[in-house]
This record gives sequence, structure tokens and C-alpha cells, in this order.
Amino acid sequence: MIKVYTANTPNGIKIPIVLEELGVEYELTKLDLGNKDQKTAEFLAISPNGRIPAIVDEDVQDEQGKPLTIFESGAILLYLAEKYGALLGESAVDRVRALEWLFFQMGGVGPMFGQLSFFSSTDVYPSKNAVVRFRVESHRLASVLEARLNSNAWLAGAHYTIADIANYGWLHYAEGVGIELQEYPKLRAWREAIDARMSVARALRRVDNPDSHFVDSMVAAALQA
Ligand SMILES: N[C@@H](CCC(=O)N[C@@H](CS)C(=O)NCC(=O)O)C(=O)O
Repeated sequence: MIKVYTANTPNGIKIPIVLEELGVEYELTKLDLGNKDQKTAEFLAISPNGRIPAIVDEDVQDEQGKPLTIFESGAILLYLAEKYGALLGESAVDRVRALEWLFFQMGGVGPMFGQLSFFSSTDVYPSKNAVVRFRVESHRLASVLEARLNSNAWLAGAHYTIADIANYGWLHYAEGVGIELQEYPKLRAWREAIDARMSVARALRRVDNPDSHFVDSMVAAALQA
């Protein structure tokens, strides 16, 4: 069984989406980020950066013979795609393209959209300079995605891959972080195509209605199993 620790956030929705795409059974535990569930010692044993998402694959042993824990959404997406032999295209070139756009999200879209959201919504340390900087950079990244989708159905090329799922996590919430998509017709159409996938609907429903809420003992049990 794969145990998923997550929340309804841009990074958090990616893992249920990929598992629904793969048709793999999983148990979902929702963490209350406002309550700092992600900073508890039990959760830090799974995700040392104290952030979601993270998974425990109970069917695979780590270096110490314990169930394998994985943090960082990019690592989890790649692990699952490789484990189940899907969502990386068909050829070696497709795989390289998928990795390019996967890491583009990890190093660009995620950090920039995230900082834009933070500086736009805080009145604790208001900084016009930061808002302008992150808005300009976020729009630049959206234009890069738009250009890619102008000549390709999906980010890796002809196939829907984990690169689409990773970027979708953030684009799903684009308006919420202050990026309107009117000027990006291809990006909007791409997002609508992913919105319409049954796997996405199922994943979003599960993140909203998790099997259970986070309790320390559940994480401890998963680690001992
Ligand atoms: N690079 C990480 C980013 C993870 C991340 O920032 N997660 C956010 C939710 S989207 C989080 O856990 N925030 C809570 C916190 O920072 O304490 C990944 O892709 O997994």
C-alpha cells in the first residue's frame, strides 16, 4: 500500500492525481498545515523538510529495512512513473522532455508562483518590489509554457506525462496566486483538458474528503509497518 500525506495545495494535489492516473490504490492522510502537522517529529521522519507532499511505500524497504519514505513532489512523481512504467512518454527523448518540464516546474513555476502568492497576500512585510519581481517572473514562465504548448499537445510533446501533472498542480491555482490566464489561450486549453480528466476529478475529491485526518500515531504506524 502507498500512503500519501498531503493537503489541498499546488504541490499536494499532484500525488493523488498521478496515483489516480496509474490506477494504484493508496491511502490518503490530509495534514492541517495551519496546525503545523507538517512540523511534528513523526512527520519530519518522513519528510525532513517539513513540507507536503510525502509518501510511504510499504511494499519497498529502505536502506535500513524500513518502509520506503519519499519527500519532494518531483521525486515522488518520478518514482511512481518509473515504478509503474507510465507517464514518461514512449521513447528516451520523450523521457528527457518530460524531465525538462518537470524540473522547469520545480525550479521555476513552483518557487515563483509561491513567492508571488506570499508577497501578494501578506501585509506583515509588504514589498511592492517583491510583488513586481515575482509577478513579472511568473508571467514570463507562463509565456514559456504557452510557447511550448503552441507547438505541442503536452509539455513533453505528444504524450501526457508527469511534467503536465507537476505544472498543472500550480496552474490549477493560477488565479488564486494572482496569475490570470486570459493572455495564454494554449495554456488555458491545456488546463481545461487536464481539468476534464476523471483522474483529476477523483484526486481532487479525495484531497477534499480524505480517508482520515492526520494523527501522529498513524504516521508512526506507517513507519513501523
Ligand atoms: N519543493 C517541494 C515544495 C513543497 C511545499 O512547499 N509544500 C507546501 C504546500 S504546497 C507546504 O508544505 N507548506 C507548508 C510549510 O511550508 O510549512 C515539493 O515540490 O514537494
